[in-house]
Amino acid sequence: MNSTREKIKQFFKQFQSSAKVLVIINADPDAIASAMAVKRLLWRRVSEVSIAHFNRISRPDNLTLIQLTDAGLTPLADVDKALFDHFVIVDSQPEHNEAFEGIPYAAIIDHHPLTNVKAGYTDIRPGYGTCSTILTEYLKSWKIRPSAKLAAALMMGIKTDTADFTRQATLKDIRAFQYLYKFADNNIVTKVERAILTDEDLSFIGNAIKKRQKVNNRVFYHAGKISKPDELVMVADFFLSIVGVNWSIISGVMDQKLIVILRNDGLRKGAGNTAKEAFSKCGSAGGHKTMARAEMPLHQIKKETGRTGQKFLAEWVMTQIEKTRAKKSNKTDTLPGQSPAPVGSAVLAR
Ligand SMILES: [Mn+2]
Repeated sequence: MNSTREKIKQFFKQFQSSAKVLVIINADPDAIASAMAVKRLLWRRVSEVSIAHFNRISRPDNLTLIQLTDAGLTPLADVDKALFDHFVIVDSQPEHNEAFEGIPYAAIIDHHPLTNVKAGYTDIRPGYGTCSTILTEYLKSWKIRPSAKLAAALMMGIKTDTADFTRQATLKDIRAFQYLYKFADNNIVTKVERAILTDEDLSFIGNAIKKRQKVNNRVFYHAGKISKPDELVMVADFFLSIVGVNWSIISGVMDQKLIVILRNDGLRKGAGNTAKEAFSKCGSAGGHKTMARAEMPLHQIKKETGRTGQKFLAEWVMTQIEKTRAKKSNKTDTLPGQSPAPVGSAVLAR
């Protein structure tokens, strides 16, 4: 009897055969697949298992995954918790989100760093790259052959959380992936990975391509009023694939706020610091070396500049960035023989 089988026995002990089980997740591929695996493990052992998510799912690849694997998710807001007597969390811990709070948990299975967890059964393994890996080990150890759909979902969970094995992947994650491969419908995996763009996204990108402006190896696009900040991120990432572009700065207005997404190639100064210097006067701004974001209430920008028209905002984002970068160039960025970009060059270059 190996230790995983002992653990699974303990897990099963939490549920009588009459149990009505609700698995609550913050839905991403790893959480969705892990919840499906829990449902499979408890199949014919309890009276009912449902999966509920509290986050809004809008990414087309995640929607495709849910559709093609028959994951069967319900928004938590639509679920009457009184109809359930056992609650389970996978791929998260109660402290991660207030939606998890105030519920007694029968089981928590996760791979994030351990927080303050209380449940009848806990299996937290921070050494694992994904929660899908833990549940694949459960299935394997209990000799449950995953269906083609479940195996495909678990593969997507592993691929997503490890960024195709380039981030925090362990040998265990690789082994689990290899194990699932023989059961999975790989067409599902391919189809999910292809599902990146909606028609609206494509139109949005089309406009961005037409109206982009390049200043000193930086590409800018101001989208005006937007309904999905995700599209700004998509364009910002996409524009980094233009040869000779080191930065992309994409902006738009939603809910009376100017949102600016910054990306750079990582070879230069930090995006987070640039965002702070350029925009923190008017709102929140920050991020990492290669990725950053600023969100500024329009009334704050008005206070600072006196204006908030779309044309003005487009210009202002450029000027703020070019000022910051020009300062940086003077200090650190300048290569021999290269003169620093003049302040206000955004305007001059147009
Ligand atoms: Mn995960």
